[in-house]
Amino acid sequence: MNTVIASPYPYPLPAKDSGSRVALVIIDMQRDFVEAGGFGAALGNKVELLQKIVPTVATLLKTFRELGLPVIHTREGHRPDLSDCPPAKKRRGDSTLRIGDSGPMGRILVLGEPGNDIVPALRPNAGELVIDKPGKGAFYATNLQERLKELGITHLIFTGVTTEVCVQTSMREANDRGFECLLVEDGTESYFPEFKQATVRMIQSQGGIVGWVTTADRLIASLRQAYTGSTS
Ligand code: C5J
Repeated sequence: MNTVIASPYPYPLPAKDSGSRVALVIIDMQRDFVEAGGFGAALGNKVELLQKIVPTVATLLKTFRELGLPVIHTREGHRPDLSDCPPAKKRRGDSTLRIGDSGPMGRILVLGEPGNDIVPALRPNAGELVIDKPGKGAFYATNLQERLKELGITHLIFTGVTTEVCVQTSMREANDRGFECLLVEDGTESYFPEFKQATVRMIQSQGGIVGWVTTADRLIASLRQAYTGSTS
């Protein structure tokens, strides 16, 4: 069996042609969180912290594409009439720019606005699954579970932002639904380094209560070994 060096113990990869597949999940790498003028910045966060993972996630994306493995992108956003945004979510925080308000990248956290676009370096290819989600978790009010089942996907590799909010929530949702979940530590980031650290620790605690944690280099080497027989 092919495995990825991971914590708390090696992560098993599905065998080629086993009918079980591994997919890369890139959570919310959208301009609203990563660039100035979006939702993240409106909440007073330093968005530059998140920008440093873009090259790592781009390398993972390239690897999955080269190996013909599926990729899922998510975007957090709401319908223009905000009918899918609970009033409690809209009210939350003391920002002058709230969900639905007009900002430098269009309406904050609204589908179809420039701020809702995924950053150019990670733009989805035609045919890749893009899940628009109104919540923090990728399974809440979306058809993600059904789509994964249709595609035979059983193993999910998590990257994106922010580690302790949408990434962790989605990973927990996936874990409860029976997916084998692996977090790429250097492919995820938070506005709060201490929250990222705590999330990475709690996911792998108690024998991997939510899943496994690895690094991009380790994952890429194992994927190449498992799906091409080569490590280069
Ligand atoms: C947040 C997210 N932090 N994508 N969303 O509100 O983590």
